[in-house]
Amino acid sequence: MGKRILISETPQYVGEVVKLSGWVSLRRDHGKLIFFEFCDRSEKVQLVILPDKPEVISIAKDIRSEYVIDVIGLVKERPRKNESGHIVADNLEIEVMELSIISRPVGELPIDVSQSELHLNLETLLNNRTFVLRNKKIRAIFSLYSLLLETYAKACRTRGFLEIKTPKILSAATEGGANFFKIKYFDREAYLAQSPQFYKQAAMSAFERVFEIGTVFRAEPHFTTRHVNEYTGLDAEMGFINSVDDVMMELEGIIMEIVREIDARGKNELEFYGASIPKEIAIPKIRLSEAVEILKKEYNKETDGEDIDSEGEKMIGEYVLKTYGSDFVFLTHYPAAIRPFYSMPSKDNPEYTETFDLLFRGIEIASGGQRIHEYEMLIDSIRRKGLDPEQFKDYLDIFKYGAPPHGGWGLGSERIIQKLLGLGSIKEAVLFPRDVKRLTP
Ligand code: AMO
Repeated sequence: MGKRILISETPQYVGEVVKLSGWVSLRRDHGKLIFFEFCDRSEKVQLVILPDKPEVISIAKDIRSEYVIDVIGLVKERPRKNESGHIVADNLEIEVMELSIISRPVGELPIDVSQSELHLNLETLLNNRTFVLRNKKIRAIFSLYSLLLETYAKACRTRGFLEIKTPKILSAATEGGANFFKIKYFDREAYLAQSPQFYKQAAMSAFERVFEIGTVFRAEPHFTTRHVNEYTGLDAEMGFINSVDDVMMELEGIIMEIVREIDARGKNELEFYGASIPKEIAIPKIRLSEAVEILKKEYNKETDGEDIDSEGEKMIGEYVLKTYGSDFVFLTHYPAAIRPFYSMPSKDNPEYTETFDLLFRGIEIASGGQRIHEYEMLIDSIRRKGLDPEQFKDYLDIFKYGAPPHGGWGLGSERIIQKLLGLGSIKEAVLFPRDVKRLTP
């Protein structure tokens, strides 16, 4: 028998004999008939084994859920059609002519993954990740995730960004703070990259526009619904900007392109979660100091005056939705005290910076801003943070030898999917998540 086809292709083969490969998700015996619900990466379809095929029956009688099998069979329209009269694989069945077992499970699945809703708590879901991923609703998360990565890369490329990969084993921590992992590197200490920040800026000074889809490590010691210790960052850096507005405009364009693509190609996946696509309207920009005022006035929420916490972000998310109808908002002009040393201070008030956070449905999905590109100013800024410029020699070389005004962003890929589908935890949007307690599977 010839080439394997996918179940989704069977409607083109009604009345013909085809070869399929996949998993049995359910077995049903009806008198002398045996039915299998059968699926591959594309779809599911019903297999029927008729009593006049004793050699097929003798193989089929052993088969249970999750057996991997090859099937040669006749594609037939099922007696019942749906109202539209439209032929889809769901309306077809495969009358089995030959059957072979490719892989025989040694035990029964502890969780029936063929159900449409699994109702598992997060721990059980993640402990059994290796096979729970076979569930169709869970697979939908990662189909959308793949579409997100594809569209981000495509949108960056069409805007003239070059794709780069930067090292993840570093001699020093890039983002400061305490949330870095120290590792043993031969006879020295090294750090796992908290971001590609310095390297994307170096690459920018040669290529003007670069982007990276890369692993980011953060030693966050907390259990929250929006942090993991290893995530995938969608970073970018762009040269020759007039101001931070250019950076926000480019990021907004890319975000909207992702939204459109998911709307066009991800409807089935969204449907599993009853999720709606964000409206495509201009993203409002609010100064952080204004956001602090809004929280006080509208929500009676006090902040420390400098930054807003996750509850505040949620409230601002609600506020922009009701005021502007937007699922997104840029918060701008963060105080220099809470931004990294590389942030460009505002001209009118150097206590503030030309930086932003992008919130989506009340959670931060990106941080970015204009960077300091002047050598002396950068040395000054490093010193003001109590750091030693000597430690940043390689980084400073970028600016010693001439770098244009530039800026960029770091966008958290998993948080986008989490908020898009309304998942309770970011961990559901990570294939094999890592948190304080979890290193397996
Ligand atoms: P920042 O530290 O804000 O900025 O990170 C950028 C974005 O990454 C995501 N993120 C996380 N996602 C999951 N788990 C975590 N522990 C986690 N930490 C951060 C968020 C966040 O908005 N170098 C700057 C970016 C830049 O200015 O270009 C940076 O790393 O979505």
